[in-house]
Amino acid sequence: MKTGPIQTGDISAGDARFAIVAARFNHEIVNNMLTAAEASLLEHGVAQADVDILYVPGAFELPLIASELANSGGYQAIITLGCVIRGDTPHFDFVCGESARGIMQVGLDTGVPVIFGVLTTDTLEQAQLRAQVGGENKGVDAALCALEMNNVLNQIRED
Ligand code: INI
Repeated sequence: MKTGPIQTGDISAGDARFAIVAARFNHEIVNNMLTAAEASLLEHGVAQADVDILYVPGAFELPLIASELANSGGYQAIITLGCVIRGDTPHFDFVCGESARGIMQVGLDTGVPVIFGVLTTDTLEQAQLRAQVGGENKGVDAALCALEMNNVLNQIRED
């Protein structure tokens, strides 16, 4: 464990490998986030070969695949991306809640940061505002979060 001050906010790439797991449900929204997240990783110096992209059917499936990837030891951070839109069904609450709970659990169980890039909105329009091409995009936030978490954990775990 490092004894000196820990620097936070460092979003440099280092030699980390990242996985992005994207839900196909609401794919137009999620694809915009995926494109932005991947571009953001590359802009910050991550090599294309160090980014693996996988797809799952919906946000509910994100935690299991994130768990397998985290346990594989091949990645320093995992970004999960999805979009759950409320509509008029209680299904929304189950999908959002279990997705969030599972994603958090994988991070705590494995020590690998698993980033929660799942939009949970009341309407399609709200989701579109958070997944704009060239504008506000939560995929970028998720990528920056992955970079920062990897760097801060590296320092804390330093011998
Ligand atoms: N999955 C989503 O990612 N977004 C949604 O809005 C959604 N809705 O509304 O139902 C959704 N459902 C599918 C779910 O994630 C699972 O794929 C499915 O229940 C099978 O396990």
